[in-house]
Amino acid sequence: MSECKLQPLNKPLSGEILVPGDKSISHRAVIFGSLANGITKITHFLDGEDCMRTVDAFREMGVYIDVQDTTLIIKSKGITRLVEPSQPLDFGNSGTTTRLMLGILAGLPFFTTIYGDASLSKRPMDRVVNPLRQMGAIIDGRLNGNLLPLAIRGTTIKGIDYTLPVKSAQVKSAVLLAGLFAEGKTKVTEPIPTRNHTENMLKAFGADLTIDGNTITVTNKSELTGTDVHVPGDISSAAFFLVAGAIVPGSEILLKNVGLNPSRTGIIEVLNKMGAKIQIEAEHSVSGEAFGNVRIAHGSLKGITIEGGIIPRLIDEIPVIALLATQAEGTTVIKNAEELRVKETDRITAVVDVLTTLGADITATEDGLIIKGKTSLNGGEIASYDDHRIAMMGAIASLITDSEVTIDDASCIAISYPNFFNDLESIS
Ligand code: SPQ
Repeated sequence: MSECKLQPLNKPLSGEILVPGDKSISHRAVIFGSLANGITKITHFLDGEDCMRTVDAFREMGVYIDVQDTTLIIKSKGITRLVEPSQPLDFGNSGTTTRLMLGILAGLPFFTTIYGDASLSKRPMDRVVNPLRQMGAIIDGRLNGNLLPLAIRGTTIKGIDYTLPVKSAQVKSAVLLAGLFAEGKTKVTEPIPTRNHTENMLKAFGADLTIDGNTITVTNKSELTGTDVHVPGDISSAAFFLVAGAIVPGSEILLKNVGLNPSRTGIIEVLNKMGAKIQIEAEHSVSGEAFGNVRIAHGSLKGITIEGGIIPRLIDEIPVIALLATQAEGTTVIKNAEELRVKETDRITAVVDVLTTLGADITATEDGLIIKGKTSLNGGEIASYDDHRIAMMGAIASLITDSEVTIDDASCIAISYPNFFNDLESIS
């Protein structure tokens, strides 16, 4: 437990932050570098706890991975040379590691057991296990394979034509990764697009991939080739400081090196629609991933409705968007975000609890939130729910409260943003 006491700021934020590497892309860079033949160099890697779970999993399977700060060198002889782990793999808190690795382990010729922490052990895995079983995978676990720990008996699998029943990049990625090991073609159709980093990386590592509208097809090709990956800054981490800049009076912050892949930029659109002072500078692109600097300044905000196709493009930012909405005039309504209920915690319940404690006018709905603003916030004792995004939202809220905020345990922030408090201090 690391209790954290935060005092109100009472002055503007100003300065620059180099945003840490994107968590989704860091996981995938390790996965593809380990499956590929040859050397992969990853720069600006996120060395948070979740991504290190993915690194450790491949080390257990015999891949050489050297981590020096945020630079990784992976030396692998490819898929066919991975070896059976001698002990169960601990995926900690990481949903991405678990679901993507399931896709890989299903088609490898050995036996693996996987487990995680209390939060991960409650998250649904049947969304991945079901399509993998359709491909022929042999997976067992609690609740007929819905909950960790899971045991995977790798076997011969075959391609399927699968339409995603949930808006989930993890499910899409698990099926596409299994497709690398499967006989024939594997097709995934997503009715609503989700983040496309897996597709970008499949291309970069030389997989046989086609994209036709919302349908992605991958063909079994065991020879992926190692390549260099430069990871953009994580827009989901930048989001905390974008909101801080927008709500702390007098602030102006420059966030450098932010990933601006359109499948992730819903937060920028929301800030624009709410009337925030936000500008994008120095945009460029590397291996299909867009980067840029984002400048944000304090200004007046208005409530809006957030629903439909934008939801997967900002799903992880919703806790901090709820905080933003408490400082906007009028009502903000968030709909179609039922996926929040199965994240590290039920994020709808957690956000309502934390922001209500701090004096906000916020109500939960089945699939979202209704926030009435503008309200001034008070101090208080809040729970992080062991969820990094809830803890960081609470820390940003404390910048504008009238008295101290105590977070019961902020250690979970190391999952995705180990340097969060140093970065916050640098602009305070
Ligand atoms: O890895 P994990 O724990 O699932 O991480 C979260 C997060 O807030 O960091 C969700 F709790 O991000 C997911 C995201 O919500 C990361 C992700 C990915 O890298 O593919 C996709 C999203 O999840 P999903 O279930 O919508 O596919």
